[in-house]
Amino acid sequence: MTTPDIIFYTAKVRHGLPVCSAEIAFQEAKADVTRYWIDVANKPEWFAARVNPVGQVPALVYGSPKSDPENPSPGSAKIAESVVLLEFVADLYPDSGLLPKDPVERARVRFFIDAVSTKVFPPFFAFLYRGESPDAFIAAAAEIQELLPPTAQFAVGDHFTIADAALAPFLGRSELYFRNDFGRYGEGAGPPVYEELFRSERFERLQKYFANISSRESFKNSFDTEYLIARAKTRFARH
Ligand SMILES: N[C@@H](CCC(=O)N[C@@H](CS)C(=O)NCC(=O)O)C(=O)O
Repeated sequence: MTTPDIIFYTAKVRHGLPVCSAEIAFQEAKADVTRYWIDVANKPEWFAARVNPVGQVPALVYGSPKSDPENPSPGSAKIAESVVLLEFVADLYPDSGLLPKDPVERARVRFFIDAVSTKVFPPFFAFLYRGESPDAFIAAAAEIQELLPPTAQFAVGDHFTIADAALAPFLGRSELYFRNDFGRYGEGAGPPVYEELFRSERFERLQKYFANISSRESFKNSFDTEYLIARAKTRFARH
């Protein structure tokens, strides 16, 4: 067996692949990677010591052809943080178009990712995990919608880029969780957010965009609806 150059450490799920922007990027690039699943609830000690000191996935080891994933060679590069991984995958596979060639379009991709990271994630987590008002999340979604080109399929034109990979898992989870009222907010608070974002005329553009990204094989392969529902039922159980 030959050991590939990239070992991708990702969250262990019951079956299928985890919802993860880097996973989507690897699939879009048709990259040959070795996946190593980490149980985030019960992380092995070697993971922080040898791969990511912060102890989080996703992370990867690069340039260590003969490494055992549990003991990667000290000379290999250890890379973490989703957004950094996205850029790294795009750099490794320039022909994938995950980052356009044109500098202006590259800047647009990065601007979009920055907006997703700084504007969408904090209020998404605040609503989902802390039950804070969803208003800031809906406002952030409106800002993201404004960034979408009027007719093109994806965030920056008609080619799928890392901008789409960055947002896809979060839109997918929003749709699924809020439709099913999964979250640490009061009972019944999820479906109105789902209706607003995924049904209302106000968010028609975002809905069309979500249809485009969620129909990609890369999304479908990594978005295991049945598993996510089963896990959310325990994770977000109301007592
Ligand atoms: N900022 C990090 C966040 C990664 C993250 O939250 N990872 C979770 C799993 S999706 C994790 O490893 N949790 C285990 C822990 O924090 O101990 C990124 O974007 O990559």
